[in-house]
Amino acid sequence: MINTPLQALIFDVDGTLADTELAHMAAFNAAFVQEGLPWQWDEPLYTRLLEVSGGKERITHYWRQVQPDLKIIDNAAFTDTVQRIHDQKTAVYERMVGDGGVQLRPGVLRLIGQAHDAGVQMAIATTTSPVNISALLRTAIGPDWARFFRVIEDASTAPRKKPHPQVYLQTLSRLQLPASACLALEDSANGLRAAMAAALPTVITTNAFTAHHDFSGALAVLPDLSGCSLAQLASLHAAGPRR
Ligand code: XBP
Ligand code: MG
Repeated sequence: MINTPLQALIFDVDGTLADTELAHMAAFNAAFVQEGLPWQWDEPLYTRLLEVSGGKERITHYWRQVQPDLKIIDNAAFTDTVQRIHDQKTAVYERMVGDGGVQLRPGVLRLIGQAHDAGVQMAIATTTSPVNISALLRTAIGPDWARFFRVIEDASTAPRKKPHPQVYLQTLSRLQLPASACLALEDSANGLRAAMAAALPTVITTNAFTAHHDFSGALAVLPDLSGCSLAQLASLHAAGPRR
């Protein structure tokens, strides 16, 4: 039982606000071609690679996998190469999403509207970059999308990626609210672990890339938000963790 009324929703982006990972995967593959790298990620491989949060971290992890004897003589040069590949990927992703290539998941826009009308604050806590958030939301919500979110924490402000709780702890501190007054919305085990490490009650909406993840400790695990109103989320929040 949580006695604190619900005062804020904290949204993850990738896989929660929108099913973006197919677009991310395609952008990675386009960047590898641009870089002349013989890598192409398919869905089964990308599903496994998503266990590593963060695009640069994912590239580095994969590089070490495909080249286990990789000797990094010059760390700075290696980091610069990964950064360059990731910058190319982000440019491709921004174009794809900016052209309306990805819509919000079912029920998300309605929930944002209900929370706005009810005076429930909203925030974003994501692993991805500001340019990716903006590309997605300016197309899906409109040029004034940012007015709906009191706090936005992302890769540029929280370099320690999920499951580390940094992005959620910083969001709570800027909201100036206790975790008990908030509800996190996530799609992955890394996201759930990060939110729970920040003591946040969390609702999961699964997707094709994360349906097999372990969601122990979540308040609820839903296929999406199409059947879930703000009032229902508030009841889940009030009921607290399932015993
Ligand atoms: C999920 C991630 C991100 C994206 C790719 O983010 O792990 O890394 O897969 O985006 P979220 P970048 O926390 O929103 O679920 O390449 O920009 O990292
Ligand atoms: Mg996610």
